[in-house]
Amino acid sequence: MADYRELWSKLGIDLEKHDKLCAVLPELYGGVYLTQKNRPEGMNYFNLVVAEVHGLRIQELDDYKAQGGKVVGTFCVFVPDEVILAAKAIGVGLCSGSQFWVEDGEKVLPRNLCPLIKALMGAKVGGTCPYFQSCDMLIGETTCDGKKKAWEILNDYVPVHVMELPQMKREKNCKAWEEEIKEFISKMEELTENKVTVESLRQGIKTANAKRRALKRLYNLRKYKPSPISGLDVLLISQIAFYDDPDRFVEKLNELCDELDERVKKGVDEGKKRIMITGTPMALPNWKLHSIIEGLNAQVVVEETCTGTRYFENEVCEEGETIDDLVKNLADRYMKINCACFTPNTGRIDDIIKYVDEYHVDGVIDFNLSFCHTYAVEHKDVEKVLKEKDIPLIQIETDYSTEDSGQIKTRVEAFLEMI
Ligand code: BJ8
Repeated sequence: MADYRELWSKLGIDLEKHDKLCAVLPELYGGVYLTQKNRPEGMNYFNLVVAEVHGLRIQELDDYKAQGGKVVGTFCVFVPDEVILAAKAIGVGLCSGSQFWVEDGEKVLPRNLCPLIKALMGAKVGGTCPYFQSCDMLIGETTCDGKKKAWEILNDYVPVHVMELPQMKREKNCKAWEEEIKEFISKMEELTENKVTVESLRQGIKTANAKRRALKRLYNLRKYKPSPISGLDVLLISQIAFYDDPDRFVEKLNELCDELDERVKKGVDEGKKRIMITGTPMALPNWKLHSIIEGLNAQVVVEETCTGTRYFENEVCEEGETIDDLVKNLADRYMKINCACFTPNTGRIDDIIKYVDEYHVDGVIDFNLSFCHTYAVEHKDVEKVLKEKDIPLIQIETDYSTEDSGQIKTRVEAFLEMI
């Protein structure tokens, strides 16, 4: 890898601490990913993106900023990428999935909080994430209480614009979300000094839809028996989708899917158990559960999570004559995302049932990041409906540490034997 120390130093990175992070990632990646057998050739691009996670992409962001461009960070799939693209800014997903950042996060946040929030906070306050350091503004949202309050602290480090996400889906709530999107457009225009026009917004919608379509194509391929790609590889691709250049990502993902089309024709089913994961998101580099499941010779074939189907299901309608028309289209699509921060959230249960059939799922694992109350409470509904359908289910509640990996492995092993 090229030497990016000068760039990191310019971004205000704590180089000594950052070196420690750079030392653990290749080992973790090598152990989890490069030991997989018979990976598609098309994964080479995604290997490169991970190898250069704090290098090439950061250089691209820096070059863009040098020409006057702006970079904004996001933390939730409700924040419309289309608006960021239309304002000619670059958006990067900043949810953090490493235990490395948790310690610094706990210096400013309570320990009994979701690891995703502690890690994203730690990445910023410890000055060890070049993506955070590249951002001119962060976009928060009022989803769960932990994140909502974390923005107040983050705002001391970098400007944060918070979008008020409704927690119900009545007509008046959808209208309110339209207003939030309009305010977000103004905010982005102010930041970038670029006017969002009907054409630029339509183009943003087309770009985001192309990404959704490519991910959907990948997921559709997993419906075959056997799935032509591991769950681990798909998880990685989904995680990369949040920060890679969207056009390049779509091109590379479609190339990979062309290769997978060929694999499907030659696939021989070995009868591996097919697992759905539902629940909380898995931010990079959280590969813990997938790695345990697939290490036990089962296969993850679908994730009903925000690093899975919730990110790409439903396209935004590209038709419309005015900004208001397009904003309405955006609101319509985004309000179809079924996150547990909504009440009621019956759409998520419908999705789970639908995916069980579509992906020929043998068993479901409800993945709950510790202290994420909304998803933990919703487990009862998931359990009820899967019991009715006679689909085996277990709940795994965990964080980013590896301390409980042995225990989780034992539970997953018993689950796989039972189904
Ligand atoms: S749309 S799931 S990305 S809010 S941070 S809620 S895990 S306690 S991430 Fe999320 Fe948007 Fe919903 Fe998806 Fe729980 Fe942790 Fe909160 Fe979390």
